[in-house]
Amino acid sequence: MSLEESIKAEALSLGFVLCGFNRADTPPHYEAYLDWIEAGCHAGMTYMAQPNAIEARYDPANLLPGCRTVISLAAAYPAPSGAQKVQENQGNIAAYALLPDYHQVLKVAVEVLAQKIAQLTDQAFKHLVCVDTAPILEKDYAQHAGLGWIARNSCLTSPAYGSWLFLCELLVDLPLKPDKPLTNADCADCHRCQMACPTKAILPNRTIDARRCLSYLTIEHRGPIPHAFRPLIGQRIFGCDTCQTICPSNQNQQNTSPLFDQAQMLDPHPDLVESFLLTEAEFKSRYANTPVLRAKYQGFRRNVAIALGNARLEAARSALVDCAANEPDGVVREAAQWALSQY
Ligand code: B12
Ligand code: SF4
Ligand code: SF4
Repeated sequence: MSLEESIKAEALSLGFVLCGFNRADTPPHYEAYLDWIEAGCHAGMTYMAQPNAIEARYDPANLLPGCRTVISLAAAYPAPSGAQKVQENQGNIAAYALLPDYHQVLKVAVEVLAQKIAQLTDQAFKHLVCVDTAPILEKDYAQHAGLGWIARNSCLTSPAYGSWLFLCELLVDLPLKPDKPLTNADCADCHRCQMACPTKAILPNRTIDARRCLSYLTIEHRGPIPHAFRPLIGQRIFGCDTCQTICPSNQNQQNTSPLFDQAQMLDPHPDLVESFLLTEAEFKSRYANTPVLRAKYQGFRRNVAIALGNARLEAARSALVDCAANEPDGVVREAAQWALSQY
């Protein structure tokens, strides 16, 4: 077995489902990222446009001096269960957020992979683990290393696993033989995701206008959500999976990485009224170590209030009236007032 094959075998045995190698060059679609920033598609995610982040994405050596190889890795998470329809009294949480926080789970596994590589090579080498938050174009490297293709919905999609994947990277100063991008994998004439996207956030060049994306608005956006998007949020209270659930490449994909075998999963459809009435301590405890905390208590209750307005639940009216009159948090109070105006 070559060193590259041995590393891939170790990655799979650690619970990753895909692994591939890139030379540590500028990612092939770096210009698309610059255009995206220039057009303001990053919305309020100012960290995406910081000069040092723009520089870091240009060259992985800005993250790890001497970097020679970007090892791209993917772990699979369970697709949303089609069997469980959202009832009118329930909210919807995106599938990726139902598991323990992947940043932590994947980081530990990639660190172990680095140790295994040290054993395999029997030499000291520098490395850096990146899981989501580092300034690196994860999808671009993953597609270049042959893990899948960038689908029209902007997600890295694997012929074997669909797009229900988490991506991460191990940067190393070792020269490893690069893999090749896949050929014959693409969306062909399909445009289902673009048609299904409630806010038309998918741009023709396979990037997303975050200003319109319900995932951005319910997770990353702070403050009031623009009125035009509120009815389109439906009962989503954290994230959006619409452009993935509609995708033919995602049908019958139920693979889960062994990394999540023992994981306890959140209820994907929590009761809306109960969610609205959670205290901050209850919110933090229920969603401890899960991605849902990213919305923060304010954002979560804002989202639930909007979902209640869309569901027009009679059972929620008194809680909304009370919130609209007495809630000290202005963002949540305004969302409750909007919700009542929908009844
Ligand atoms: C910012 C961000 C968001 C933003 C913006 C989304 C976006 N697509 O840019 C928001 C908050 C909206 C978001 C939403 C989601 N996100 Co997000 N997000 C990120 C983050 C941190 C950066 C993405 C980025 O750099 N965007 C800027 C644009 C310009 O870059 P890009 O989208 O990577 O696009 C590149 C390629 O598509 C390529 N390209 C452009 N045109 C073309 C054409 C062809 C032919 C090719 C080959 C390539 C190509 O050029 C671009 C630059 O290289 C990444 C983690 C990371 N560090 O990369 C996670 C990441 C993309 N998110 C992820 C997930 C899971 C989600 C959600 C599914 C969560 C949810 N259920 O709500 C949604 C999916 C929405 C969607 N359809 O993309 C996963 C995606 C895994 C996958 N299978 O692709 C990532 C990789 C996190 C991770 N580590 O697993 N996200
Ligand atoms: S995540 Fe939802 S809102 Fe965002 S692009 Fe996909 S379907 Fe559209
Ligand atoms: S729904 Fe169709 S166009 Fe959209 S990502 Fe899937 S295959 Fe591509």
